[in-house]
Order: sequence, then structure tokens, then C-alpha cells
Amino acid sequence: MASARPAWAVAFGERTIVHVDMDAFFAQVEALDNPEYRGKPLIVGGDRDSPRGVVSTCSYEARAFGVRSAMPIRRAVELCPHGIFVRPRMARYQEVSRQIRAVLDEFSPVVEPLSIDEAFLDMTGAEHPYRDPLHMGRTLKERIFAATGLTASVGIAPNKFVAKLASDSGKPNGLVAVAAADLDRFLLPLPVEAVWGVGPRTAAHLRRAGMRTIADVRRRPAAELCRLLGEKLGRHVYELCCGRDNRPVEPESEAKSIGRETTFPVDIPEGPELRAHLARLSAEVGVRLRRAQMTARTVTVKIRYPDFATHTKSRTLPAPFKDDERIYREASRLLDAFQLKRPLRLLGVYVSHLEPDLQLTLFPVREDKVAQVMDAINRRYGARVLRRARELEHREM
Ligand code: TTP
Ligand code: MG
Repeated sequence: MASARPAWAVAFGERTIVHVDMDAFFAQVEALDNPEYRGKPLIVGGDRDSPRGVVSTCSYEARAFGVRSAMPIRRAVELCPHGIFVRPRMARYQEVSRQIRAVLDEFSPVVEPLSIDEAFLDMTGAEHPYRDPLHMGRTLKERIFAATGLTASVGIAPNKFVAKLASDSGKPNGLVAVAAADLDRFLLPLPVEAVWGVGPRTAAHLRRAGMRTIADVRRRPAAELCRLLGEKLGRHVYELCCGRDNRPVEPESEAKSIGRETTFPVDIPEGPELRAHLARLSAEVGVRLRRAQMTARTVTVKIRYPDFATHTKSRTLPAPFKDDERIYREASRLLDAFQLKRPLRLLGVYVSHLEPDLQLTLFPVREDKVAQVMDAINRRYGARVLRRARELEHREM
């Protein structure tokens, strides 16, 4: 009901979308708990002499020396020898994240958390208490600060794509609102890398075709972009470059899951062939999970008999996981538990209780390395050329 909205909101666009992202999150929490760190170059990730450590994040004072997330600690020490280096305390960051979440839930009826320190809010129709977008954003920042003692950056725009760019553009401690009439002024000067879906390779591709900025893209017909990037990506990039993005803000739901299932051409009884399918499905789910940069805590196995009777069994683990091994192991146990007496028409593997994956940069482990290398090769060569031996049917393990 646009008519019920205050005039500023209507002028602002059909929707009022807010993106909020904490500044140097882990580092701010450390400086909050340890006042002696404040105003100093602070690197969170590991001790100064940890040989394999990786930077989780660092204070803006450390960023001035070129230190960045995901950089080896060794490199950070070279760039910033007088920096303070500390280990991450995940439990504490989760605790603060929950405090922030409580503020967001009170502020907006529709909250979509993206990671431990970042969320979208849909404020459409909830604009009344505020004089204008900046008043709304300031109020949110003040409430977060009052609850946690930490600063956030906030972006407000008619859609998700622009709201996120807006909050990034004001960092740290920023507040940027982009009204519908200002979309072009805001977007046109930005480099093509700013567009969701444009990675380094696509950006290089566009640069070779003479497109460095969003303005360059907009000067060409959409069809040219589609020829260059393929119909789907080309259309997606072009729409975003025009400031059009109608993705809804989606509140998280327990039901969110990633899964694969397959209906067999011929029903399959319990045995090595069925188990090979289970291994393949588990590995495919693992690839998707990692590609989504998520972890899961629940594995579900779904079966269907030839008479269409369908059953599922699930198990939730105490700790998050993302590796094929764990998915397969749990799926195998669940399939055991069915004690199959009849052949199956369908088999499916699902994971749920999804959360954004931070582990990778925090605690690189060997298991991850194997999966990463397999994923990279499989991505490169299209189909899953690399498989674990257990996926090969009729093979003794
Ligand atoms: P970000 O929001 O990407 O980074 P940030 O909050 O530290 O800094 P800013 O938003 O001001 O640019 O990530 C949030 C937290 O997630 C970050 O504090 C630490 C963690 N993290 C990692 O552990 N590894 C990473 O590679 C990244 C990018 C983040
Ligand atoms: Mg952040």
C-alpha cells in the first residue's frame, strides 16, 4: 500500500531495503573487550608467529598498511610489523552477533541475515516512525551501538543490490541512502567488479571489450552483453547495471536445505550399486554446499519405494560440517537405519540447518584442502571428472 507510506518513502521507490554490515567486526569486538587495542593496527587471525595462520579481519588502522582478510599472517607481519596480532574468539563474536540480531529483529519485521555481521532488512511500509531515510539509518546505527558498543555501516536503497553497494561505499561507520532518482548517479561511475556475479574473469572479459565501468556497459545494447557473457549472465549483469533487482529480502527459515535426489530407471535393492548412488549424491550435495559457502548441521536421507511410499530420516550433528566425508558417513548410517527389505525407486540426500561458512579462513584443515582441490578441478572441467573411489560402483573398498 504505497499510499499509506510517508512521502519520502514513496519518492524513494517501491521498496525500502536496508543493508547493514558491522565495521571490521572481529577486530572491533577485540578492541571493545581490550581497550588497549583501540586506535591501533589490530590483526585478528592468529599469533604473530603462527606459520600457517590466515587473517580473518583487521582494524581500519591495519588496512592502511595493506593488510586484508584471507592474507597469510606471515604477509601481514611483513606489511605491518608493529601490529597487534590476536587469535579469533568465535564464541564471543557469535554472542555479539546474536545481540545485533535482536536489535535488527526489533527494528524490522523482515530480516535476512547474510553472515555473522551482515543482514538485509525490508523496511517497506515500516517507514512511518522516521522523518527520512537518513533518520531511519541513524536510528538503526544508534540502536546497534547502544546494544553492543560497536559501529555498523548502513546502506538504504530501493533494492538489495544498491543497498549493499551503498553500505560498502560509506565504510567505516557509514550511512548512505540512494533514492530511486539517484540510482544512475550512484551506479554509473562504479567499476564492473561492483556488480554481483562479475568475478575477476568476467571483469577481464568486459574490460577487453572496452567496458570498465557500469556507465560503459550502459552505453551498449543489452544484446551485446548477452553475446559476450551468455544469455543468462549477460541479462543478469545488464539488469543490475540498470539498477533493477527485484530479489526479495528472505527471512531465514529452518527449511532451507541443499539436496540432490535421483529416480532410478530400474528399482535398485540394497547393495553396492545403491551405496554408490548414495556416495555420488552426497558428493554432489557437498559441492553445492561449499559453492554456496555454507556449512550444514543436519543430514537427511529420503527414500521412495516402487509403490511411491516415501520416507525420510534425519540426523543433526552438534557441530557444523561441509565435507563430503561427513555427509556420506551420516547418510550411510541413515540408510542403514531404514533396514531396506525392498528395492528403491528414488534416493535423495539433503543437508539443512545452513549457516554461512567462516571456518575456511579461520581454521584451514586438510579435509577442506582435498575438497577444495576436487571442487576446483571439477569446476574447471565441467562435469565431476574427479570422484572418490567409493562412488565407483561394484568396487571393493
Ligand atoms: P566482513 O564484513 O567481510 O569484514 P569486516 O566486518 O571485518 O570488515 P568490513 O565489513 O568493515 O569491511 O566479514 C565479517 C567478519 O567475518 C570479519 O570481521 C571476520 C570474518 N571473516 C573471516 O574470518 N575471513 C574472511 O575472509 C572474511 C572476509 C571475513
Ligand atoms: Mg563487516
